Amino acid sequence: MQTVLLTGFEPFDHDLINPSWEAARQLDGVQLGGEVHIVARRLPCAFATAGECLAQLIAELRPVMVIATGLGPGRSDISIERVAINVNDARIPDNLGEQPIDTAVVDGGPAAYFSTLPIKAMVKAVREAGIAASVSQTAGTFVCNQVFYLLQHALAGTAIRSGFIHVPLSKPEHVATSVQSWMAAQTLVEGLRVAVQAAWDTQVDIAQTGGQVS
Ligand code: PCA
Repeated sequence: MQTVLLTGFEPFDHDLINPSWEAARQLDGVQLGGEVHIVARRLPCAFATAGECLAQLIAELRPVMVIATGLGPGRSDISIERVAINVNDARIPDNLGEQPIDTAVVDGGPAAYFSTLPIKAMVKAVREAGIAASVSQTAGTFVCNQVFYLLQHALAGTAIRSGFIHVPLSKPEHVATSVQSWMAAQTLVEGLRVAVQAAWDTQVDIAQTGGQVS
């Protein structure tokens, strides 16, 4: 059996849940084809430990594809990330109290890495399932971007494709907060499942507009 590693993050910024992990954990064990299944794992939301945790999971599980996910509190759809940048600039402290400002993710590393997932095909598949999705041109400058950058850095030049998806806040979990943008928890699970399936099924990405005028 081959493994597609799907990660979600632990809660951060005083939140009680993180919908990225709540969704990813429900996809643990899901089959993507005869000999391929999803293995879901949770990452800590800390600059010092998240990348190391992910590296250990890759060494242990030897996945054929890696998709990391995280919560983007301002997002309103399933956001398929295009690019990770070599910058940490934390607006809030992480779960270990660390708040790097304008540091490199990898000293001397390239300015950015692109996702090696078929991001346009993933957006199309999720939309065809009736769920809102788009290409995102920035994964931010917090722990998600750091993990995305470290993931692409570690797998650059290998045949293992990898990338990142941000998800919105979810209801009912965040129903008590004054949330502007959210997605129903089960819709989020289904959107993520369809995105992962499309990533696995698509070898060559489609040409479909996903850009934006600033
Ligand atoms: N979202 C944060 C870090 C963990 C998470 O789920 C981010 O977007 O950087």
